[in-house]
Amino acid sequence: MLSEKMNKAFNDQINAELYSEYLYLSMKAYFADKNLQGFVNWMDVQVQEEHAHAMGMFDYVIERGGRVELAQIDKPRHDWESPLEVFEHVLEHEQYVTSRINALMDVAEEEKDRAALSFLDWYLKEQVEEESNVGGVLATLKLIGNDSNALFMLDKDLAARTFVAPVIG
Ligand code: OFO
Repeated sequence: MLSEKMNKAFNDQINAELYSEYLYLSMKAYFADKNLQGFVNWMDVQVQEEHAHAMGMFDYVIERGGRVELAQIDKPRHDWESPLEVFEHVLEHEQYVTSRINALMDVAEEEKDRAALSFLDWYLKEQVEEESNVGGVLATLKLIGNDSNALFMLDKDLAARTFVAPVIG
């Protein structure tokens, strides 16, 4: 059984994961508007991943005899200066999410909830991977600068990303 404190911390993180899904959906709309279909695809995969992250925690809270309580999802930003600025925002957001997962693990430690700690380990590893993926795209965008041909090449590359449903926990 989850402690009340742990349950609330999980519910807050479910909201944060759903916000991430919403933010990337907003970024997907931005790229659709720019007709950069590879970036649209990249964001679409990201949206599905965030949904899976939220649902992984949703199912876990129930499995542990807790109670999921959903909260309002904040309105995400909807416009950016450039693809580079979008990816700067993504990296900053993922770093923020990493700090949240760390804080959630701190709660699990305080509550002496080893099962939750071991469950959250997956999320921590996922954050390392997410920051690294995003950092890679960001580095390429910095190299590209104002070269629109290179941007189209990157767009082609990003079209190849596919969603693989994660096995969480
Ligand atoms: Fe859920 O990992 Fe991104 O935010």
